[in-house]
Amino acid sequence: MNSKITLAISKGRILEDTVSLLERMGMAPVEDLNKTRKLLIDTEDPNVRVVVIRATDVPTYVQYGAADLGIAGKDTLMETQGEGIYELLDLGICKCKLMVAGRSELPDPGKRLKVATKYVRSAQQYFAQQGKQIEIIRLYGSMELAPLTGLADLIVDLVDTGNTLRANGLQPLEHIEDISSRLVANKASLKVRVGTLQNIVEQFRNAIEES
Ligand code: PRT
Ligand code: MG
Repeated sequence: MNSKITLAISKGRILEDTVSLLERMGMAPVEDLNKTRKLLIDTEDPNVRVVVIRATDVPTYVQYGAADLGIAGKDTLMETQGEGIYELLDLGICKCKLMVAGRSELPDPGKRLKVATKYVRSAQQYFAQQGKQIEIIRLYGSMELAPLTGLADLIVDLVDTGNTLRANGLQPLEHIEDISSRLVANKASLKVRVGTLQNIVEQFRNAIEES
């Protein structure tokens, strides 16, 4: 077993904020993540290395213990069953909202609404709580197109500034959840390597309190 702690971090939109947090903690990756092709990288902290993977893969690495810790959006975490994963901290980065959006006000409730989303689990749960019967249409991107082309009545997607919705003639309709990135841990690692992990979590806590 590698004695270093492995921290899974996401490529894409979360990366910049994650790296500035790690820099403040003295845990910056030793290579420039925008340039290197390496995916497993040492950090300034000799006890910690990072794996840089797709946002949606972070919970999987942590769940199976391939990474001891991970940083992932709450949206991504809500879509995974989360067994074997423990959410430790709200890092307060990459904030946005998970929302229902559509062309205007909610369409005719008499009809079974079609909802396009990649957040299938969260959408199902939300509409079930509302007692609404819906049909989910799973998409992997550009959800905003669905109501414009008649593929769906509504979408469930992340909203930050609202610019993407506006540019496509859509409106935010209902708020489902506030989203930010979270520090998660593998449950078994937390037991086996409790001392080391507690230290790292404390470093994260201090870094987010400073900011
Ligand atoms: O692309 P891949 O499958 O690898 O993964 P991913 O698409 O999940 O990764 P990425 O990098 O696109 O996003 C990673 C994480 O960033 C998400 O899981 C969220 O936790 C977080 N995040 C924060 C966002 C946004 N804000 C956001 N605004 N992710 C996506 N958006 C998109 C949204 O889907 C919509 O298309 O931005 C658009 C809306 O933005 P506004 O500002 O126009 O409202
Ligand atoms: Mg993406």
